[in-house]
Amino acid sequence: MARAPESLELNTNEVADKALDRDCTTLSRHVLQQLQSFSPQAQDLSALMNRIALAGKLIARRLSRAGLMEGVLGFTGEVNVQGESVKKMDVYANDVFISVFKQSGLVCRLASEEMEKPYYIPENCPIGRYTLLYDPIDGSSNTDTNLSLGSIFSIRQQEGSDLNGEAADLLASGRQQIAAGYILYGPSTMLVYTIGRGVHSFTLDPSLGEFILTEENIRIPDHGSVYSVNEGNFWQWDEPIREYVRYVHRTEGYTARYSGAMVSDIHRILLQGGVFLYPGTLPKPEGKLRLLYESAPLAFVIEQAGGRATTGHMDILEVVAKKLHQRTPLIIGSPKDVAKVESFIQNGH
Ligand code: FBP
Repeated sequence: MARAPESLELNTNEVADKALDRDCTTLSRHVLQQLQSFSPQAQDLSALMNRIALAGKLIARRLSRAGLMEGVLGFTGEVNVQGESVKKMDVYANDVFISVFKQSGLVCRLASEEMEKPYYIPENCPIGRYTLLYDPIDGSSNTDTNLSLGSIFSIRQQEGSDLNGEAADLLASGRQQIAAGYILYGPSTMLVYTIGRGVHSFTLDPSLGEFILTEENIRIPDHGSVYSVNEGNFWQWDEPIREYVRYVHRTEGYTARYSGAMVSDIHRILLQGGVFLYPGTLPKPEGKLRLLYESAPLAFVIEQAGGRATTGHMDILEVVAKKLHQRTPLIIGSPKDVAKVESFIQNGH
């Protein structure tokens, strides 16, 4: 049998090398590549991201089997610091994030939507200079109906000793974030992150049990046809937001998409463009979404991809938190679409 021409052989080898290299680009390796350093700090951040990936794998496994297991779905009967009824998956996922950081020397403090005060891992303090802020299950209303869900995370450096446990150093702007991202539990499980050097996505390969690089330096389109908002709140909004929604209703080229899980809606918008809104309402002008572990991490990701995130009056990343569970109106997505919403808020059209 005739030998393949050298160039074809070389080409085939190159393709094979590339595929192998891609299959070996795990999250922890990618973080080191991004930092172009093997310093202790770089190793720490790489190890930290790897533990977040482990949390994602554990939660994805639980969700994929939830329908076959007893006592995994449904409510606990408790109400959390947000005044919301707690789902069993919320508690499980919250505990998973704590457990993966035990005996790590990395994260001294964890703050989440499910805990009134930050949780301290004594064996990691004070050596662990990082704080993890997270929403263990985003889209909780979807847990019992097998619809897509997310986890949102943000990493900050601990400033000062925080001896009184009030975590006052966390009440700073979103610009203090060192890294942020989300895990999307959909048909496949994906992890999207930034350390301030672009936005990169990974897909969990169940056969390897590894998050493998899928796309690097993702750029959000300038504009998209999608608008994502819960129109059921229409009469609770102030006039400018109502006017914006009337505008998209009468303007060709817009399509509504709202999954009930912000992470899923934001992921679609990151890839296809558009805008997601959770505005304030007349009864709750600050809206529903939490600043430190929902809006600020997603704002960091979307800004790094060339998009924008605003309260309607200022960039989300400029907002200095006044309390740990502070809420904020959120308008996030493609720059042109966010600017359109802003134009209604700031000058009524
Ligand atoms: P949870 O973190 O408690 O799930 O709240 C956030 C969220 O579920 C978002 O994911 C979603 O976009 C929004 O709230 C849905 O809220 P609503 O049902 O009021 O539209």
